[in-house]
Amino acid sequence: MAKLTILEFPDPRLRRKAVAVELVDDKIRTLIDDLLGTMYAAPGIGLAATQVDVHLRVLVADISEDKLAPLALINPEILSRDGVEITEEGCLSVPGVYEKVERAEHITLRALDRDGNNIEMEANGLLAVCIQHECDHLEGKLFVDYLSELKRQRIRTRLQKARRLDIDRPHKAPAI
Ligand code: GNR
Ligand code: NI
Repeated sequence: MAKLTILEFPDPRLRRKAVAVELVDDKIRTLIDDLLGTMYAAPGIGLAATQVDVHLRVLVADISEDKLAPLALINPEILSRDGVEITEEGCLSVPGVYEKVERAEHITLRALDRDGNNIEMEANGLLAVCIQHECDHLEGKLFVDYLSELKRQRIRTRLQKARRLDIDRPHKAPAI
């Protein structure tokens, strides 16, 4: 299982709109396994293909405690959204930043599973939040887009500075 590199804000590649998967084949299943491996290693509770510079509509998630409940969704479509939930969100593409975001608390969705079968499911709470966050990635949208321009600009500056120091002095701890 390959560990893939995760793009970081404000990388313009995170703004690309992912295209639908036409055929669920072994290449897609390998992508799913690599996404899961990368997500578990990070560690995170979700990962969209966009974040590893693959612009296909594929996402993975696992909100379980023991990390033994991988979920992979291909061409996900949110069919309904209900209720409001405010969660402190983080993103592997925006490291070290945690901010409150408003999402639907209950969603229903349609997708393909790793065998190419149609599935319909519902999600609540953290899983619903995570799936909405990942579906946003597939549209080129990040959770920082829900924050004020000022906050987003500060985050951009902070991450660029941290990364510059990282590249200049690779053996030093990141200065955040
Ligand atoms: O690991 C993650 N945690 C998280 C917490 C609250 C809301 C959303 C998330 S998703 C994030 C991993 C990630 O960046 N997925 O795109
Ligand atoms: Ni994210």
